[in-house]
Amino acid sequence: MNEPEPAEMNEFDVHDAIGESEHRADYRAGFVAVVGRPNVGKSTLINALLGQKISIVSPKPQTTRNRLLGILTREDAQLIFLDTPGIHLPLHKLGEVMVETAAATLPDADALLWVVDATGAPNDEDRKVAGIIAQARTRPPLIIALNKLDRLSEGSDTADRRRQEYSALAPHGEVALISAVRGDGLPELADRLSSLMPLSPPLFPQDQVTDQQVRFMAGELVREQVLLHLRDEVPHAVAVLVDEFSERANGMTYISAVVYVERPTQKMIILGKDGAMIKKIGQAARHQIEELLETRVFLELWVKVRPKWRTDEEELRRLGYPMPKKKRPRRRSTARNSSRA
Ligand SMILES: Nc1nc2c(ncn2[C@@H]2O[C@H](COP(=O)(O)OP(=O)(O)OP(=O)(O)O)[C@@H](O)[C@H]2O)c(=O)[nH]1
Ligand SMILES: [Mg+2]
Repeated sequence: MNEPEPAEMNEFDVHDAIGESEHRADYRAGFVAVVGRPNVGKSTLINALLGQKISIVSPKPQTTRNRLLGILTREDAQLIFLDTPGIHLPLHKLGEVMVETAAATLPDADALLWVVDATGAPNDEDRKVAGIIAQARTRPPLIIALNKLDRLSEGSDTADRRRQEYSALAPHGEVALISAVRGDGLPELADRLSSLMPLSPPLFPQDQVTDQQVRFMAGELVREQVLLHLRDEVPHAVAVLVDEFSERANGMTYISAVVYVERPTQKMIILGKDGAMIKKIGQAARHQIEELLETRVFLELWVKVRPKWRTDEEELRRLGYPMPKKKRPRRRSTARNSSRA
């Protein structure tokens, strides 16, 4: 996992830092934007393909809020997955930022992976995704991944029907049948995606799995436990900001994080009776963070009210949800161009 770095992620400037390392002449590398409506399994799929958890997952829609990179380095190819927030019909500024963040990944993609939930027919949000794909300036190859096939009964014709319904929304897409949870179809999917990448040396160091800083991931693991422990609107009103992350001499990592909510009533729910709920959330998150960091962790959580942070652009920026910058023309590193025959 990466060491924490203070700098803001510079789009893909990291390319330039990687020289012409040893690689096969037919090596392929590129970006796969993983898009779809909320809760279809985009993050689950990326974690499964990487064999490592880089993105939090929950049964609640709108779990992922930022664009995250998951990097799969194989012998023949490097696939750089862009996990994205679910595309939905936004109700507030945070939702708008999330949808914009997802849409903004499309011009960077060498292939699009549109994940859909095979247990249901397309809805308005799926149609919105199809619309964004259709309107994109670039038209990279598209794979429509029919996910959650483990939930369809054996031998039913539902998969065929879904294939037709979703294909009709994006006829240029090819269909992959998968179950992210069970692993079905994933090796074939990774092979197919690899074959769609352009010839290029690896774009990231071979042992790098994500672009995220551990500090951010620790905050996400806290937010994941909030999503798993609380119901209704409360989890959606929560943002987590890590304000201290330091390694202590005794080999322990000290982390202090603030859990922001919008209203005093939400604060009471998160604290729980005599602080029982925040304690449960903290314990579960600490276990997860310890697994990630492979050190013992001391986690301190504070709950603060920040009224209407989801509708305030300044607050959103402060809490790590900035509106994506307007796209500049696609740029490739010198190393990459030189290997493109
Ligand atoms: N049965 C089944 N459940 C799945 C599968 N893939 C994902 N899920 C479940 O679907 C829920 C949503 O998964 P996520 O990976 O968080 O979905 P997402 O598309 O990233 O959602 P957002 O981040 O909200 O856009 C979780 O409860 C997953 O366990 C699958 O193949 N089969
Ligand atoms: Mg997600």
